[in-house]
Amino acid sequence: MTGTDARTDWDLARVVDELAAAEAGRYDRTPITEEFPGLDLALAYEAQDELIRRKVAAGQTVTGVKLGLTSRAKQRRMGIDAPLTGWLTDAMTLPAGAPAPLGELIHPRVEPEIVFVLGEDLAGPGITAARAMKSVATVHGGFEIIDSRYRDFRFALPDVVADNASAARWGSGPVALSPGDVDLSLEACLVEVDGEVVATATAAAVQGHPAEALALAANSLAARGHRLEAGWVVLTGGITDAVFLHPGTTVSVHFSHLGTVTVTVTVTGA
Ligand code: 0L1
Ligand code: MG
Repeated sequence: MTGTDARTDWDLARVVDELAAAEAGRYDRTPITEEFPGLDLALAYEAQDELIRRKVAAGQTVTGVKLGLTSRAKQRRMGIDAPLTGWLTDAMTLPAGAPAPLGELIHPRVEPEIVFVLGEDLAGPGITAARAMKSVATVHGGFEIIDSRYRDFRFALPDVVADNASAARWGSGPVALSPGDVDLSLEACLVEVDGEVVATATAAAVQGHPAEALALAANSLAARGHRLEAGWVVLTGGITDAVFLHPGTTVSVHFSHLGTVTVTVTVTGA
């Protein structure tokens, strides 16, 4: 299915209109860059910011930031070798134990993530991984449900940036550790789909250490006039490739020190 917008001219407002319509209407579309080569990275981030301004105007609250394509596994799968950032709002939080709302999504996939909760503001430029970790209050094992508004998750970098980095839902497990209490580069995770192990990795897959991803977020947001705020959540990017969520699927992510977090999809939710 495609959008119903009959406009032939492309601009920032149309990019946002079409992506917002696809998300609300639960349909996927072709990459916008195929019709609008003028969608470059700078314009794509403007579109992403405008998409979130509209969500905030509609009553949502910004709760943090996500990074995407921070691991080689994800970059290889998507054919894009550059990390990106997106925004998280309160409407994207999946409470512990809640089933994934398949009926609200297009073609969701789930991936394991190291999640940071910030105890203080963090503003680039010039943030190093060591400096970034000083701003972290707690570390969690979690997951992200991504749901590209593009058909078959096929897009160029500006497309996925404008689409808020495929953000859809996220959740975290019951364990909260202080940053000094866990060696994140050695933190292992094992992904099980319906009891079968489908992927394993350590969090070093994320830029060598998830703190590098946090620093990257602070520095790239600074270039656009934004800072990370105390109390915000930062998803540092999928550690392994993402797995599709179908009706009845149960995905469990087991971390070596950060506990287990499970995502289920009820058959009736489809
Ligand atoms: O896989 C994708 O849709 C690319 C953007 C998000 C990736 C991620 O969250 O790691
Ligand atoms: Mg992710």
